[in-house]
Amino acid sequence: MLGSTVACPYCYNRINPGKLHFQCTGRAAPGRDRCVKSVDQDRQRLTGYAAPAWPTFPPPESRNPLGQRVAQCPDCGVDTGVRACPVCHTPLPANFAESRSPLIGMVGGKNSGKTVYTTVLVHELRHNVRRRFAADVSFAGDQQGDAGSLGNWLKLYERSLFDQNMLFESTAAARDGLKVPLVLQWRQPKRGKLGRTTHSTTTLSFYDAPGEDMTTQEFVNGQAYLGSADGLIVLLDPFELPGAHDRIAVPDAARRETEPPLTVLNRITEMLRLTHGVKASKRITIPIAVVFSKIDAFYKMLGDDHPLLTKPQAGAFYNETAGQDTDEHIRALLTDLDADDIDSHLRSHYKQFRYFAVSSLGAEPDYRKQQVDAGGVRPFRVDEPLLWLLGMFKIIERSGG
Ligand SMILES: Nc1nc2c(ncn2[C@@H]2O[C@H](COP(=O)(O)OP(=O)(O)OP(=O)(O)O)[C@@H](O)[C@H]2O)c(=O)[nH]1
Ligand SMILES: [Mg+2]
Ligand SMILES: [Zn+2]
Ligand SMILES: [Zn+2]
Repeated sequence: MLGSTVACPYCYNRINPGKLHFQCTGRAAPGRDRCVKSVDQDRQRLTGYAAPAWPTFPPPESRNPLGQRVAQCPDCGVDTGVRACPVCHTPLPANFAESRSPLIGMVGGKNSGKTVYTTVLVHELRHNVRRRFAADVSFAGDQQGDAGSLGNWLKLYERSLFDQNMLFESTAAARDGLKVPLVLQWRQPKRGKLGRTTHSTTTLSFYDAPGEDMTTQEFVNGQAYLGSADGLIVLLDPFELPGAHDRIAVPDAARRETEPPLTVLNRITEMLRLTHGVKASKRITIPIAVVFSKIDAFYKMLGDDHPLLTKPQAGAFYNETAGQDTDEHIRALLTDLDADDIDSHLRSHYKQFRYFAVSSLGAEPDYRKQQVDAGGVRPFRVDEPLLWLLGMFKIIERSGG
């Protein structure tokens, strides 16, 4: 988090919270004509949002470093308190200006399970995890009643996975253009001094871009996204680890175009060095959660009693002891699978990283029929990477360790 700027969770540019734009509410002052919605070219170019939206305008001059909370629309005269990003003009969560919130992002290789993981993680957050932490987890879009910003894709994927037991086709960049990032806010109550409760807010911005896009130079937002991230979840496909094929049976249908995890990591590292301006002699400081997805495929190989298959004790905290344990076991597994070069890479380039093994589905799907196991979606340890990061940012507590 750099000085007085925060990252816009939609376009990832660093913006000054005191200089946020306002967005018209579309209601119009008495006796005046209403504003009209139109497609905002900047917003479309920078975030992929192509639907018409109410106009935005810069804040009036103010001495207050946070600026004023309400301003009058220059076109229709209505008072509005809706704030928007000065660069991409996307309306921001209500308390965005005051919350110096870290931005957590997710990236991964092609076919690594990003879309399934995002859908399942968000589902878990909104149901179980929220309750467990007594946190308020909301879509930034909910607050503005701006259904378009949430994008229909999540609902679509959620229905597909949880109601119809079906997977979906590869996320195609060209199919519907850039998709709008999925922005969630995690508001966590904290017991402060004198027993007073305060809240800290974290913005989670998930950009479910196709794997190859996210980490290539051509992808306009890829650089900004990685450059603005205060913490990163990196999803890797364990089927592509060198020794995996000798140890587990992975049908060809499970391996559409893929890439070795080390190649993916190399690209991400390069981009992070570039965007965060990290000298070759120094290591990258932002915490990286290195997540192996689809771990269900290794259940048999590991055996029922394997520590990786035990869910850590849950409470309103990140279980640090279990986390360290898991990290060690995955390191050993990597050696086992002839992939310890991944560990060498991470050690030499990152100050803070930790391994995670998750299964979004909880059981192997029928890869050919694209069908989820008959038992339905049973997420396994999907929340831990995020909880670790929230613990690193001191937003939630850590136990043990
Ligand atoms: N065994 C197992 N397979 C999974 C799991 N999650 C995803 N997969 C498999 O991985 C495939 C790809 O998952 P997606 O979420 O579409 O992967 P992606 O990273 O979004 O892929 P692209 O959008 O093409 O980059 C799925 O079709 C499944 O076959 C899981 O939890 N367990
Ligand atoms: Mg996808
Ligand atoms: Zn107006
Ligand atoms: Zn923006």
